[in-house]
Amino acid sequence: MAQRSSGKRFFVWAALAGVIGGGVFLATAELFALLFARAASPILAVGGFVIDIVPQPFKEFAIATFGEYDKIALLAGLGLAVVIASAIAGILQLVRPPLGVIALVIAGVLSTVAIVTRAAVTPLAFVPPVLGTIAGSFILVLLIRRLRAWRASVVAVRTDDTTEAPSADVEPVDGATVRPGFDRRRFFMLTAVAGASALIVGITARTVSMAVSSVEAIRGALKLPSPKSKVVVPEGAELDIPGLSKLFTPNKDFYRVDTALTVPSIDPETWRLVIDGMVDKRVEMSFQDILDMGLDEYAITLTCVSNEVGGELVGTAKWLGVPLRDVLKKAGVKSGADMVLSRSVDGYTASTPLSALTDDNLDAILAVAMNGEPLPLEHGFPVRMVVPGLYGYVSATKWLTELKVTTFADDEAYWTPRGYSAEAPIKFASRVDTPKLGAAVDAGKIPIAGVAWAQSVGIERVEVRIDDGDWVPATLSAPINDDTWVQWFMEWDATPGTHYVAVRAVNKNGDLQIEERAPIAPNGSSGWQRSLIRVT
Ligand SMILES: Nc1nc2c(c(=O)[nH]1)N[C@H]1C(S)=C(S)[C@@H](COP(=O)(O)O)O[C@H]1N2
Ligand SMILES: [Mo]
Repeated sequence: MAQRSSGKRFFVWAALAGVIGGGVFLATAELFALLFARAASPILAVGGFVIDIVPQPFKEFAIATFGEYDKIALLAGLGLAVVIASAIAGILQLVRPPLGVIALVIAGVLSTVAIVTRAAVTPLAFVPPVLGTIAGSFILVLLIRRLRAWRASVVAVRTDDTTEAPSADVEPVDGATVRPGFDRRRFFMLTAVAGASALIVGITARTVSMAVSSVEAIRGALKLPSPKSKVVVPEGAELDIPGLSKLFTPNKDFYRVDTALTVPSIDPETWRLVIDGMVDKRVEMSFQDILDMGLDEYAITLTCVSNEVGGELVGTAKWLGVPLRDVLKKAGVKSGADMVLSRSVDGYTASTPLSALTDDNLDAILAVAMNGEPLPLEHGFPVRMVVPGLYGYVSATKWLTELKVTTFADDEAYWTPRGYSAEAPIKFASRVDTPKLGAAVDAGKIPIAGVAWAQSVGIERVEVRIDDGDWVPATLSAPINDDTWVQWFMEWDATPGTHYVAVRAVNKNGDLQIEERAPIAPNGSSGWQRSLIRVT
């Protein structure tokens, strides 16, 4: 019986170690692909590559044999190939290190090539397979090292003829007393932990990523009814100055801020909005119920409380939606309430003053579309809130699922116990877009231009000061409404040297933008932006 421990069984365990190294490689890659480069799944990329290179007769054979299951057959085949190849890599690593790791690295390089040569990849697509290769190689090296230690101790025991007193590590194997219990346990412990982690992480990441892509497909096929009213963009609303922010921020450039580790993927078919709390009757609405209310188009500028002076966490979009006051009316708000706690499917909450949502003169909305398409998944698909004049964290809940009518005394939103105010109106502000801070520009006439926002009130005036000169009013673009930013510009005859350009705004109430610097916590930054420009 003792012969069974004579080497061959270690090949089996080395093969297992190889398979686990391969599993860790794939699981790590799937996890990072999900987090920041969804097209970067090694298995799918290699699968796609195989489909592309396989000659037509093979494809026909596959379709004839497996029918509509041809893709599944391909993936199963690939999976089997991965298992066999990694088992071989494990054995190689045991008998001829580092050949096993070299094999794994070659597989990593090949899948990286398969990924980055796919269409529509992001610049970071190489990261998941590279991190996967590193993690997989690391585990393979570690497992085989432990396996060797175990084998060495078995050999040591067998060549030792003296019968020693059993130590704590001595365990009977195949009837004989041997010493390698400790090394064996170390090997199997790591095998179990790495194997189970790879299975759980890999399967979860792939499942989530498949759910996301199926919701992407549903979103892509969604046809929204045309709005009852459209935003009127007046003549002269958009200035044509290089470096100046677009009047409407394209969705792909729109800032994104949320606490979601992975973007929630919600099928609008199963989505429900619940309106409850201090209401006459609890109301449940479907996506179709929202559409049936009739959509209007709204232009609103969104701002994040985390936007620093001169920062980029602000953007303007055309939203399609319905007024929140009409939605709340369906449930009937009880007296005594002063807040609506909105909740996202991922548990995030925001506290919005009830008055901001019921005010007839304020366009607080439930939005379903952004700049002419259904909300992008990252921006709250299928339904989010947008409230002019309040920072996003107290008003702009994405992936909305519940509106609870309540009071500030009774309920608290996500950011409130984390150092941010329960209520946070936007501090109106102005920003220089061009010339860029610290930029070097040529002397002569150049435009200084930027944007300014005072949602729900409107911008009256923007003033610019060069060095210690006077504040000079800038020219404003024609405003769409008081809820969107305006563009501003001033022609400047730049003289050689370094100059400071400062900007400040005045809102339509006649208030001057706050000069005093404040950090973003607890309720938004303030201060006039001042940039240094070098003129040569
Ligand atoms: N579900 C959910 N909604 C959320 C947040 C969040 O973390 N989770 N962040 C809010 C914050 S802080 C801001 S500034 C806006 C940003 O919206 P955007 O990512 O579409 O630009 O969303 C708000 N809505
Ligand atoms: Mo925010």
